[in-house]
Amino acid sequence: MPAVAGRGRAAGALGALAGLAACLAATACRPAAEAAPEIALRWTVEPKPAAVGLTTVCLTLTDTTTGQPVSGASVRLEGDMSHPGMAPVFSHAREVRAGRYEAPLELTMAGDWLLLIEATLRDGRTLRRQARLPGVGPRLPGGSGP
Ligand SMILES: [Cu+2]
Repeated sequence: MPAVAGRGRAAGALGALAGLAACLAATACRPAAEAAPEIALRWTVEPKPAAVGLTTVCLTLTDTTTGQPVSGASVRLEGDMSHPGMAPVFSHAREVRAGRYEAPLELTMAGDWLLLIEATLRDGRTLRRQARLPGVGPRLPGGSGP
């Protein structure tokens, strides 16, 4: 009787493993594929090095297949800190010239930030990239912002 029960448990565990294997094989269980892999996103922050206060995130979108700037995208930003309990900050970039976008972003605390960048292209695809912004310094003397 214990042996039967043991087999039952083993079968259950194997079933769970099979389910896991199927899950791992299915694309649905993986992170979403990159929406626009041919689009390169480069970014910088001004002032540099970054400090608490109003910063400008400068982004460029380039089509690596043609080398051409990607204009007409709608670019949004979310800034999060690496520790819990802080409200994220949001921004929307405007295109200042073809393929070059600038977004004001209020960095509210010194420390390590993570920027989530979301760009919806004219063809409707939305690419999402993450950018690390570690070591944001304390507010500069005479820095802008509240
Ligand atoms: Cu913080």
